[in-house]
Amino acid sequence: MNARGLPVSTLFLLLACGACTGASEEADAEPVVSEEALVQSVASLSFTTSRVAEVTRCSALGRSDCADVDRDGLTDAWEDTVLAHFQPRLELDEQERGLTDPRFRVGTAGRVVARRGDPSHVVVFYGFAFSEDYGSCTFTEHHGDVERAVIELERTAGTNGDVRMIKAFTAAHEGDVTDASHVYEGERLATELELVSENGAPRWLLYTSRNKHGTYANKRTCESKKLPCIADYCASSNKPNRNDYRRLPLLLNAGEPAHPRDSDWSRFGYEGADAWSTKPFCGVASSGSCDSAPRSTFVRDPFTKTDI
Ligand SMILES: [Ca+2]
Ligand SMILES: [Ca+2]
Ligand SMILES: [Ca+2]
Repeated sequence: MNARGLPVSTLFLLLACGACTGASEEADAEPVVSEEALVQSVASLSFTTSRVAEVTRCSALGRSDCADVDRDGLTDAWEDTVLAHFQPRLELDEQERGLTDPRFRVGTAGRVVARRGDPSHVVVFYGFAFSEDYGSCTFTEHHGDVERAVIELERTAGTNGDVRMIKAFTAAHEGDVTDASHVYEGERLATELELVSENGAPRWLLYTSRNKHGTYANKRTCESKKLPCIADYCASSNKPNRNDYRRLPLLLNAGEPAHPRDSDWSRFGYEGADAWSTKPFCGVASSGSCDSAPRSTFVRDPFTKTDI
């Protein structure tokens, strides 16, 4: 655990719905992010919400927030609340090239979907759409760079929408021979993930590696491989104000592949790009070497290794 982070087990406090604002429109609004120790209170990843998860239950209750534009049986209001609550704040490495590139940007796209055949489990995808992968040792760089993290939630029996995080997946070099992706569950979920205090509430802190943006739960894991040109580097822990290196990008719920919601990435500054696109993603560039299509980011379930 990083000295300034806190294990999730100390608390993922959760906040009745006063903090539930739906998919965030407040990109880069600057909340007060504290590195001070959080009060240890709830050894839990539980989230309590007044939103109702299932459309059928929502309608039976006669509520007005039962819209389901992406037709997956989950109310979009509940999806947005959950997506925003668990959205990780990203911490860039202090030598990240994007920090000096005026064209550098990142947006967060999400998908919330119940596991097929088991609606008590919900998979939440976060895709981080960076404008550029700067590569390492002057190779592998490309325009556009979609990286991801995925969590699995378990519905709390007897409630309309409460959940508990039971798994987290961080992806780095996913599918390559240098794959450094990790699945966290059980004790490791509680000890490896880190939290920061944001406006008095805890938020998951996720590290993105220098120039390449693979995601890691903590600096130690990120920097465990020492091979030149393959090693990843994370965090700004030697800087006096780490908040300068942290980002909570605009968050858009992409909906479902067959029934999209906010999947158009022009709001991230990427004209013509879309979460469900099968075309290469080029960030703000129009030609050259580009990243692969974003779609699989939101379809491939890392916990079952099947498409969902
Ligand atoms: Ca829905
Ligand atoms: Ca959905
Ligand atoms: Ca990358």
